[in-house]
Amino acid sequence: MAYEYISVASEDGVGIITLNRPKILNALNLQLVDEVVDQLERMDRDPDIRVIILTGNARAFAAGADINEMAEASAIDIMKRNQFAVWDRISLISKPIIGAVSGFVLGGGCELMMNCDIVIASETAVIGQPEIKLGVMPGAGGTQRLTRVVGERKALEMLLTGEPISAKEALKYGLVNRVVPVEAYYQEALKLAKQIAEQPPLAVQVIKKAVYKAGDLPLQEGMDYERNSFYLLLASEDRKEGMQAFLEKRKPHFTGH
Ligand code: CO8
Repeated sequence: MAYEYISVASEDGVGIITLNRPKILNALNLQLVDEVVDQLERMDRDPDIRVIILTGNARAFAAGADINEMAEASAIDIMKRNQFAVWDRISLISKPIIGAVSGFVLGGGCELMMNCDIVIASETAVIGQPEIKLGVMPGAGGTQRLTRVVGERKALEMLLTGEPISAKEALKYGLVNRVVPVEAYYQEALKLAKQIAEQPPLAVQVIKKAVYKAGDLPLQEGMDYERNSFYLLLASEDRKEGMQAFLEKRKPHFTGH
């Protein structure tokens, strides 16, 4: 698939997907979202990639769904497109996705950011769900994921006013992990991605999955899930390598087996 709206690179086990529609602030048309998900899935299958970065540019991560594309579509058109089904595939990606966001992170842009597992934000990021101002509401998780992260009260304030919050406020509510100057946000995300890329890949993926189970399962079922995942990792080659390297006082070399 030749991409029109994203660019792709890789570096030291880190796959980098950059939204590339700068003239209209990386507005998410259907094709752009298809391209992002297609590339996420390719990187998920690629044994040379261990962590994925999803980013935009300093002015905008993404200013939401492409309003031009939505303006003329009828409710039935949009229902038939089933455009949100492709978003559901993002939660099946097993490798960690690090969002590196700056500038406008609005509407579908905020929803895309919330699909990332860890988020590094620039101090200039403004994050929100302005759909109400257009007479609609979020459709790709903006009422569900946002509420799970920031709680009902803050979610209601954001969703009912449509006003964005600053990166600093997003940090206070746990919506982003770190806030750094705009000159540093991408490098900070890359440094973190490389740090995780050095960890045993199987453990990274199993831990990611187990953490999300915590939100879905009752505690005892979650504990059972964790324990079985723990036993699974005990059977890995990387476990032998990790423990052997510790005993031999050397750096481990993890292969993902
Ligand atoms: N869609 C299409 N074009 C956009 C969008 C967008 N979401 N956002 C900005 N643009 C375009 C502008 O029209 C403008 O184009 P042009 O230069 O041709 O006039 C260009 O980007 C630059 O924008 P501005 O001149 O407006 O720049 P400002 O710095 O003055 O303002 C803002 C920046 C505040 C971000 C402003 O552009 C704005 O309010 N944009 C719309 C934000 C918004 O409402 N987003 C929510 C969209 S609805 C949504 O996301 C629903 C989610 C459903 C799920 C996702 C499915 C894909």
